[in-house]
Amino acid sequence: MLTLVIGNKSYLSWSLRAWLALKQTDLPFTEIKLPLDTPEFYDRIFQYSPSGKVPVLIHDERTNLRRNPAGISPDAGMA
Ligand SMILES: N[C@@H](CCC(=O)N[C@@H](CS)C(=O)NCC(=O)O)C(=O)O
Repeated sequence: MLTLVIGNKSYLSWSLRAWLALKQTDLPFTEIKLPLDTPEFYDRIFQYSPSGKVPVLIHDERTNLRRNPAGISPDAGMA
């Protein structure tokens, strides 16, 4: 199972891009939204993202979507 941790898709293009890329596959994923620039964001983000940034995709290991999209599933059509 994949988990995508994002901010707000309406005004954060990095989050939207990652979400769109995953939506274009048939891969099931869980979406966790963290409200950027809030105490909740900084309380929770580091359990998912060592850099403290979104988006982050959690698989068996943390994956940078932009650098290795096809690495998640070679048959997902993301290459
Ligand atoms: N260049 C970044 C893009 C991601 C990014 O900058 N995310 C911003 C929101 S668009 C973020 O998480 N900011 C939180 C913070 O800096 O506190 C990356 O390498 O992933």
